[in-house]
Amino acid sequence: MQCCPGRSDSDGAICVAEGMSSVLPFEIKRVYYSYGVKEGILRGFHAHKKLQQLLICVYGSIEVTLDDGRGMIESIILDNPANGLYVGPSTWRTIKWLKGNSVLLVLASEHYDESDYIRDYNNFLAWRIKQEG
Ligand code: T46
Repeated sequence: MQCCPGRSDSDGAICVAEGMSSVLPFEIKRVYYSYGVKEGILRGFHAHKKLQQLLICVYGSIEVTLDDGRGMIESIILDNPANGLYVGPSTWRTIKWLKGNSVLLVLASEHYDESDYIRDYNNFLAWRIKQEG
């Protein structure tokens, strides 16, 4: 979890994520956000071959489960807009809306490219084995 640097005072706070910094090790080519999602909904269920992203829950509470395909699985709760979760390539992700209408902001290293997605879990495991070989 990265803590985005910024400033806060009695009027609120500002968080900053600059490209090619310790918070964000890539230049931002795309920004998108998911909203209007009901509590309990699961999204994701895919990995990326190349894409790097920083995930920030700017409102609400979202659980992100990351699986490296080699036995390491961890779940992280994003519920603080001052924090960002870096997700690199070759990581299977599942995203659960713990609170309805939470907003997930994503800073991405590449433009949208459907061919970068691996949307089948067995294909993901095969991709990981191919990478090791
Ligand atoms: C990720 C998680 C956190 C586009 O046309 N352009 C885009 O930039 C994006 C992100 C999506 N789409 C299309 C592709 C699908 O037809 O929007 C539809 C929904 O995308 P998807 O089912 O991949 O949504 P999520 O929430 O499962 O995943 C998204 C990102 O796709 C993914 O990279 O890491 O958010």
